[in-house]
Amino acid sequence: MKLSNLFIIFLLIFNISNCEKKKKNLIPIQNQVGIDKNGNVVIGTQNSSTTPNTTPSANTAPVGTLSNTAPTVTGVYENEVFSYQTMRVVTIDASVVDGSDQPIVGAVVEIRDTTNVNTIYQQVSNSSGRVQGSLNLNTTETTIYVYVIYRGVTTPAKAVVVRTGDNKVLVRITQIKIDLPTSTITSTGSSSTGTSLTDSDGDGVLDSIDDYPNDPNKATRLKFPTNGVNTIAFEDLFPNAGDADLNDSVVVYYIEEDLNAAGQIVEIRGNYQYMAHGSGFQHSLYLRLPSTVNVNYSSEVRNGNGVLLGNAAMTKSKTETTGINAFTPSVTDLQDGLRILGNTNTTMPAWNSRTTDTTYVNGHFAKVKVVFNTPVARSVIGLAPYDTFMRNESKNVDGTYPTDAPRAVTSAGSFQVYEVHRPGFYKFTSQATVDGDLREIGEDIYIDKNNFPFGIVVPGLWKWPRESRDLRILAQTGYPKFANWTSTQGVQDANWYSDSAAASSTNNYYASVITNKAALDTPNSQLLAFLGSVNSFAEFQILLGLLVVGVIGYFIIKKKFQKA
Ligand SMILES: [Ca+2]
Ligand SMILES: [Ca+2]
Ligand SMILES: [Ca+2]
Repeated sequence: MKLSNLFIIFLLIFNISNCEKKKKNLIPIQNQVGIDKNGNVVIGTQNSSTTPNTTPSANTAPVGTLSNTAPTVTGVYENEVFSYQTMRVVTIDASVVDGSDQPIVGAVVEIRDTTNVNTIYQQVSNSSGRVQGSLNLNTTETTIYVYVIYRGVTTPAKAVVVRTGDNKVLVRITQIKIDLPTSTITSTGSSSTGTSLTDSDGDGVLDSIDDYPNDPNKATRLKFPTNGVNTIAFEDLFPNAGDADLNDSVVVYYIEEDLNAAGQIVEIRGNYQYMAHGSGFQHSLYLRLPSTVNVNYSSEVRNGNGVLLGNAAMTKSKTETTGINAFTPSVTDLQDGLRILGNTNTTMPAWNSRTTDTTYVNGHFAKVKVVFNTPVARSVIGLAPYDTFMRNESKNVDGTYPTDAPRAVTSAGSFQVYEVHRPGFYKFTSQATVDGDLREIGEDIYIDKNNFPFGIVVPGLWKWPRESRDLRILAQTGYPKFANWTSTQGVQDANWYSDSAAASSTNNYYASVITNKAALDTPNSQLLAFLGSVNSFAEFQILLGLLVVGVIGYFIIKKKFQKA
């Protein structure tokens, strides 16, 4: 058989296996933004900004009259305070109403990201017709898409702008309105156009959009990021301002959440890998959840070759190794933080940041699972990656740690006190002199005296700076757009981190790597490769089976034709 024939068979099988479970039509829509009498910004008006759904699929079948009517979305826009964040939060605290302004109970609100493909929010309106929660958007995302699904009918998307022309940013969605009285929505059952109203588990989310159609406790699975990985990076001289190379601890991660129909979080699955440790200090990586949550925690740690490490006591010593752990955290455990990756002495055996580190060394992997025995609202735990923080394991207590800064209940001797968090979690509650600078009440503890953050999240697999290269200084940075991004307060060059020149810049560690460089190439980061090999093994076996059947079938048919 020709190789090209084999390839076509493989492509066919591959395409079948990649069919999306959820299908909706992508509807281009122009927005109209106006201000209502209450000062709220209104996006779009009835029918004015919708495009008829010309090629409905089964899930968007025009059963009811909703099919040509996108919802009207009301939101609040504000000026944004720049704090080096590559993501922004949009709060959902909205009434879902019909054309008669009556609350709609049991409508599903789905919101998709700027691609209009990935679901980033899904929730059933409650008995008061409200939905609540929040979204995490990359600051590069310009538009989100809002759908309402009611009685099996899906509205077209309402495109909602995230940043307006006058640099106001969407901070809150307050109302989602479908423009017809619910009494006129005529779909009441399975229809000739194929819309199914089956809700097998009775959780209020139809099978067609229920990620867990047979589990009443779960309805939606979300991924952060929706594709690939993100990078989290820390500076470790806290509370003193660092050298802004943001490579002291570099971790890539990918998080999945399961939510119930009410939008409460019932399970978190996190996957992490140490990528670099550009520091003489020893670090570890932790997750802090509010001490009020009722959860079970389990973690599984593998070395850079994917080998599962041996069991170890869930101690908090400086030198522990970690294999499989599963426990029910106490209030003290929660305050101490749930350990994701232990001491870098073990878990990150190389700096991976100096020009002499020409061989990239894989750090350890961690898979963690948090099961909420009592589901929690989004507002309780915030958005992924939540309060994921770095602990400086080897810095002696020297009296400089701010009184207001968070700390573990348990500490090992005079160590394990210095925590480094991203901004947005902890503020000064009293005036304090830190790093020679007077800090005021309300200021963020994890933004230094130069207004630089101690931790950031960068979308994707970041090519981090090499040792001592200050990201902010044009002569040292591997990201020349960073300066303009900061000087324009985030208005311009929001995608500074996806600069194609970063790969060849000697200011980034990436350019120094000779051996094992493939491990640093997106999208084949070691974490993804590792996850892929674990999660896709069963799928791969099925594909292989289909391929074998296809090849055998081809030869049988070919032989028959040859005989004929
Ligand atoms: Ca269901
Ligand atoms: Ca379900
Ligand atoms: Ca460093």
